[in-house]
Amino acid sequence: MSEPRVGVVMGSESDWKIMSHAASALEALGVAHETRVVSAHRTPDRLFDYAATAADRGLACIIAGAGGAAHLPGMLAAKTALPVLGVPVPSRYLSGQDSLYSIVQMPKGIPVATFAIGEAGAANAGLFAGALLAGTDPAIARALADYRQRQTEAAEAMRVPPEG
Ligand code: RP5
Repeated sequence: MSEPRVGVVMGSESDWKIMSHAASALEALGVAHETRVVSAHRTPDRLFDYAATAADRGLACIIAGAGGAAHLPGMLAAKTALPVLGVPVPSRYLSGQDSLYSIVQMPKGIPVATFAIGEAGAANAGLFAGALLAGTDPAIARALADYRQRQTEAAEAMRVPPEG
């Protein structure tokens, strides 16, 4: 596969069950990507290195998922000018509302594009990353159009009550 254009990072391997939906969306669009565990509080040096080298390594944006006091997306955004797409991962005790507030409430000046809590947010972050790249990559633009067309056709074929 070609060099990764999107980084998918998360604070723990326990986030993968959610963040895999971002990777699946990127795969559906044919977007080369990489997946890494990068923890803001457990591996801060790795976080700094990842963010500081991301642009030079050819990444166009970073999708970052974390749960709880979810400072990973904001800290990445502090260290790179690349767009950072934040995914709030559902947490054990507050169902991801803590993650959402931690990510969405960035102080003025360092933005993080924040998506919905959980699987839908992760998938949409992947689709959004594809849309960012589609402007300069016709193959990704075609894949995104096809994806949306298939979704439209599936919705048009829906019947209630569901058959069979
Ligand atoms: C955060 O703490 C991670 O993003 C994860 O959502 C949460 C729990 O991590 P583990 O205890 O499962 O490693 O840093």
